[in-house]
Formats: sequence, C-alpha cells, structure tokens
Amino acid sequence: MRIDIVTIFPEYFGPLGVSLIGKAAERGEITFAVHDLRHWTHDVHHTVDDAPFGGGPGMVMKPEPWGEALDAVVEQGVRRAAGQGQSPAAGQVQAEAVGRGQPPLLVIPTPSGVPFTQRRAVAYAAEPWLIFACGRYEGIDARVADDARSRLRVDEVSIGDYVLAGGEPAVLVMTEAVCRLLPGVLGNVASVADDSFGAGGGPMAGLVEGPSFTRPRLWRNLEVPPVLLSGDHGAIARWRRDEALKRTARNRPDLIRKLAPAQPDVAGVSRDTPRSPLNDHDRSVLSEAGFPVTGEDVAH
Ligand code: 6GU
Repeated sequence: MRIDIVTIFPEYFGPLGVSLIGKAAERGEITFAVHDLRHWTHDVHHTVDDAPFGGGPGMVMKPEPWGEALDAVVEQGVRRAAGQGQSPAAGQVQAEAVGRGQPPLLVIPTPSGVPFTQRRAVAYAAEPWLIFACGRYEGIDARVADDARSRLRVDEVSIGDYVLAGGEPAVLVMTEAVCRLLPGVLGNVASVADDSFGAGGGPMAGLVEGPSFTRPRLWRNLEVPPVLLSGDHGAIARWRRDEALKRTARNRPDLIRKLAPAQPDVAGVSRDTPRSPLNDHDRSVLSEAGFPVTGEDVAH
C-alpha cells in the first residue's frame, strides 16, 4: 500500500516510523510519503490560508496550493508506479493498481465528514493507494474537494464527535487503524478477526471486546476468571462473548440497540429476524446483567 500525506506539519508524522507500522514500512509493505503543502506556495511568506468569504472567525486554507499539491502527488505517484525508485513490493502493488486505471482514494479529515469506523478501515486497507489531505484552521476551501472529485474518489471523514485543531492527528489515527489490517503488519493475524466492532464479521460482530488476562493467576488478591484456565474452548468462547455483551451494554448501549433493534410486534414476524444477531442466550445474559433488550424479556 502507498500512503501520501499532504500537511503543513510534516514533522507531525515521525511516529509512522515507529512500532509495527514503522517495521512494515522498513520491509517495504507500506510506503509513506509526507509532503509539505508550503512547497506549492509561491509567495515569500508561503501563505496557505486566508480570511473566509462571508466573514466569521478563523482562517480557511487557500485552494491554489492544495490544487497544485494534489495534482503533483497524483502525477508523481502514477509515474513512480510506472517503475522507478520504490521498493519492489509496494511498487508492484501500486503499478498493478495504476495498470488497472485505478486512481488513488483521497481522504480529507474534517469534523464534518462521515464517521471513520472499523468497516471503513477495512475498506481502506483494500486500497492500493491513499492520499490524506490535512486541513488546518477552519478547513480547506470547499472547491478543492469538488475539483478533486472530477478525477478522484474523495471521502471527507471524521474520527469522532469532537473538534481537533487540524487533520494531522486524525490521519495518524486512521493510518494506524488501516495499516494494522494489512497482511503481515500485525504479528498475530487471527487477532484482527476478534477485534472490537468485528467488521470482519467474526464472533464479536458489533460488540466491543471483553477483558483480557495474563500471568500471574493471582495478583493483588485478584484472580483470573477460572473458565480461562479450564481448557474448555467452547466454554471460553461463550464466556468471552458474554463478557463482550455486558461490556458493550455498559459502555456502548448504542451498539446493543443496533444488534437488537426495537421490533414492532407484527403478527407472523419472528422475534429473531436475521436483523438481530442476538440469540436467546445473549438476551438472557444482558437481562441478568440488568440490561433488558427491547422489552423482549418482559414479553416472555
Ligand atoms: Cl478528521 N479533523 C479535525 N480537524 N477534527 C476532527 C476530526 C478530523 N475528526 C473529529 N474531529
């Protein structure tokens, strides 16, 4: 996978050289290219922002440097993919993508974008080439995204319901979420299937993960749950799902409501429609833990 990042703070991306992602980059499985937006300014002050039309606080990033930057990064990427100056693995993937005429996906972090979810991370991990455009101030002149849409797929994406001063930390977050899904980046491939949110459709689909334990068995008078030492893999899997259900109900009731949508009591419609991945055992676990599921338990 190739990832281009355009920013006015290239030094913000030092952490990409660290940890599992840094190792994957060293091996050539991921190629990062961080570009300084000011490279595409032409005034002595390297101006990237200006006051908003219509008035209001803050500054808006000017369209011209962004237009030139994105044109250059796309063109450089296409040329590189044609065969020069890259590690064989990443270059090969990219060359194949461009050979199929696949343009990069442009991702613009903004608090007003669509939510970045595990499902979106999985989709991005299948892309051979991503470009992130980090806005600062009050965002980028809206025509930049509109113009890019005439050539590229463009996603405006938010990492949560809070406001950051710039897109840089959001890009670090998204990069980590995407790159850990790439084959070979995580040591233990199976751990991705059990991830919280289970976008891969594993046993934890739609849930957050329950607690984990390691040695010693007794620590500060706290014991590891005995089932985990039982060797009974069926019982362990069931216990883990129960814990995931309870923790999800406690911390993320919104996710439980998605799994067990309030179903109108329509005659002839089964209670366990395919929309609801919660079975009777799941419902009784939640009910016993004090989280009634859409009044099901009341109806019984
Ligand atoms: Cl992607 N960018 C900024 N600036 N703030 C955010 C965000 C992104 N996601 C949530 N808040």
